[in-house]
Amino acid sequence: MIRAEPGSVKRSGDSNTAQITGRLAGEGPEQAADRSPRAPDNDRLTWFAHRGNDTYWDPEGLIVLPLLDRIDHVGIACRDLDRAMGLYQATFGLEVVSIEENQEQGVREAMLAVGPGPAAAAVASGAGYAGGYVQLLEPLSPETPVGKFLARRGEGIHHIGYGVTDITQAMSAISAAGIRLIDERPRHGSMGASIAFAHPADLGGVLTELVQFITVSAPPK
Ligand code: KFV
Ligand code: CO
Repeated sequence: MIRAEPGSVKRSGDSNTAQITGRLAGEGPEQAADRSPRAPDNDRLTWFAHRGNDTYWDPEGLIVLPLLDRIDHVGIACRDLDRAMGLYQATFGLEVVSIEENQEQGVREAMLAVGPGPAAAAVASGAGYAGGYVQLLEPLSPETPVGKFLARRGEGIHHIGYGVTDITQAMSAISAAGIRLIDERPRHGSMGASIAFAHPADLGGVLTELVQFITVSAPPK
């Protein structure tokens, strides 16, 4: 959740802003939209789908957030996950934070941290990791999205994953902007995240993923 003191951040002057306002939605059946506790005075948010990335308080006191708040990961299709991990570790020294099989998405995938380490420790502590990831994706079969992609285009960049604060609201905002969503509800993604895909045909040929990371509060002392 982004918080700022009134006046401490600047106002966006973007006249092409599309504003979507609403209360936070509840959990979808496939995946919890947000498991983090939310303060009772913190449930009115306004999203601005705009070109800038400013965060500010509007005159009514709503908290205004950028729709996309970070690049979470770059998804890369590969034929052999272990080989690809070895390549990225040997070449860039990246830390492998997780390796998972996701049956629903038809992949075995690894998240490798890009940014200041140690990333796995930050994730395990519940504090979250501020950097981004390379996500290496090996298909579970040729009929899966990544399997079909490999057959059609070969190895390479498969999708971009953007971080969002509230995936259900972000999906509504994108849909209202006329972009087709592949997923009607958030799905299970890497490391407990909620994810949803938007169609590449509506986004200049780029398969685009929304990622809401699960944040874990530290236990009370
Ligand atoms: N990027 C751009 N274009 C793509 C694409 C991609 N990754 N995959 C397919 N296309 C294009 C393809 O080139 C073709 O265009 C059209 O989509 C149909 O291709 O102009 P063209 O030649 O007609 P098909 O028939 O091969 O694919 P289709 O069955 O239509 O499915 C495409 C799509 C995007 C709907 C499908 O790949 C999909 O549902 N993707 C979302 C799920 C996914 O990709 N999961 C794997 C990643 S899991 C993940 O990232 C996780 C778990 N995580 O946490 O981050
Ligand atoms: Co992904």
